[in-house]
Amino acid sequence: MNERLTITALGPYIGALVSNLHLSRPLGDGQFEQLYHALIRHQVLFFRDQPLTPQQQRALAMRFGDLHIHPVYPQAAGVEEIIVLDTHNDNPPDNDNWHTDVTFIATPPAGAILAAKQLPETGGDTLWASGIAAYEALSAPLKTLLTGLQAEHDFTKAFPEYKYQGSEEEHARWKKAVASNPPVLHPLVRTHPVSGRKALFVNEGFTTRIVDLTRKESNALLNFLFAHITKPEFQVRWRWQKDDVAIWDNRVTQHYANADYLPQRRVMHRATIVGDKPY
Ligand SMILES: O=C(O)CCC(=O)C(=O)O
Ligand SMILES: [Fe+2]
Repeated sequence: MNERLTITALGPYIGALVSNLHLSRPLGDGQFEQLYHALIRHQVLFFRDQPLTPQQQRALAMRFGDLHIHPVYPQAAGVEEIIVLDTHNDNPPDNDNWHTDVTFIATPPAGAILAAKQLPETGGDTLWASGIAAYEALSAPLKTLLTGLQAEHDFTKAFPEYKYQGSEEEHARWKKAVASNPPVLHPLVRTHPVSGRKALFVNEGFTTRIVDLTRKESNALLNFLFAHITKPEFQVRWRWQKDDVAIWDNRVTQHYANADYLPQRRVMHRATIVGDKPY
């Protein structure tokens, strides 16, 4: 009854292509278990030819947990759990930086599901990097130094005020988001709650400083770690086709969306799965 999924690794550390599955239909328990296991192991999964309505994407994401509603990103009509990333000349892309989604809250998302709706002819690739591979590649003394340290993550680093002044309404929404999202602390090295594997957990998008270090020490160490995570060995790069879907484990990865396609338009839909407190 429960057909086996076909899972093809795209590299030794991160990424796998999954076929033999229709994501628009409710998944059986056996299928979901295989999918979840593959996600933990490969950290980001890719699927071709999966047209999903916002409702179907929401239903799929809800198999993984409760969904997060983003404080500032626009939503699909009637489905507030689906973020619409519609980028073009008048709304240029701004995810061309290495980041883990929504680490500015105490319980950052466990995962996310991204669906390609409209694509440029070429360009607009997305890259993911494994925080597990990045952590494991560090020397033993540096691992020891990082373990036990905490870093601050700040909403306003990736969502600065000047970008949200287009209208009174937009500015008011931003101010409300800032007021309800004060900076939070997370461990620099987190343990995956399911696999027990350790991962580097700082990202250039939101991480502002390492607690207990001097400003200069913090900047130097963060700059090293932000550069370290960008080693191609830790990454997988996806060249999207329309109706591709990616599901990633946001607890142990970061990603970067190439902004190389203007003046063409690119439209993506994202569902974000609530996570727990990193430790
Ligand atoms: O548009 C993309 O490829 C990814 C954008 C992004 O950072 C996200 O959906 O979290
Ligand atoms: Fe993102």
